[in-house]
Amino acid sequence: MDALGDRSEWQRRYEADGYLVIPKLFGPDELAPWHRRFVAIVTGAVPPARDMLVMKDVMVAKGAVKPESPEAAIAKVQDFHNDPVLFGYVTHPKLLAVVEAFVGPDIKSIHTMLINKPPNVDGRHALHQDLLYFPFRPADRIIAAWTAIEPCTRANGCLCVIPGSHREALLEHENPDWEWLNLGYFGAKGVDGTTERTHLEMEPGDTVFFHPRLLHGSGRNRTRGFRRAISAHFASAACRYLDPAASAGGRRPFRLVRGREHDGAI
Ligand SMILES: O=C(O)CCC(=O)C(=O)O
Repeated sequence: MDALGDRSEWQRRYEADGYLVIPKLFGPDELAPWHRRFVAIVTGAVPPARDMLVMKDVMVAKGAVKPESPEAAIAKVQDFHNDPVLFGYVTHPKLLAVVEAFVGPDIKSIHTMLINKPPNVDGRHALHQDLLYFPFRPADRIIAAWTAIEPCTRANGCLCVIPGSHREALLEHENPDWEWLNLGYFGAKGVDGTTERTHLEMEPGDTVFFHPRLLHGSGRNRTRGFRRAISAHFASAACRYLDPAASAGGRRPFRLVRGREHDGAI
């Protein structure tokens, strides 16, 4: 065991629940540059890096809400693999030490985002499984990391999970029947708000790692502040596409962040 914690205890909890929270994985000095960079991007002080998507909340985009500031307009900044500051989260040795315990030594970054939940918009994420977005396997060698940048509470729409749901199959997903739904925020069919959930209230720097079949989502921000989190998905560099033809072209923004490449893999 080192300063980070006991790997076998991590495994036990992750296998049982499908997620693992490591409190205070990052300190305020580590979070501050990522937070500042987000604000600089959305206020226009720094141009978005190549491939980066700065996504407005649907209620702002459709004129249903007038944002009080540029920051209040944004739902997320996605695909920041070309931003040297934000990508520092993804390559951070403390994050990769935990990812390695679940994914193995050869690790690719497969998706990155900073989720900004402003006040006054709906901003909910229906319960879903991230494996939907990843057409390669094995699923057990894919993992998400999600770090609170600000306190995440039930009041401001913290993450909620259904413990143990990672043991179920990948479900069909659909657009929930909600008036305001951000692009690509699908929900698992047949799983509704009445299913028993665990709310993950987290302090800045607390980090949850979760399995790609874990059902998770988040509620509305009912406070006057923001709820911000930085997140990345990782996969073993040995994962293979379900459809081998999909691997051609190298179009995807995958980056090897530890270890080595594998022939014929993602
Ligand atoms: O940050 C949130 O509110 C939800 C994030 C999420 O659903 C995800 O990371 O897949």
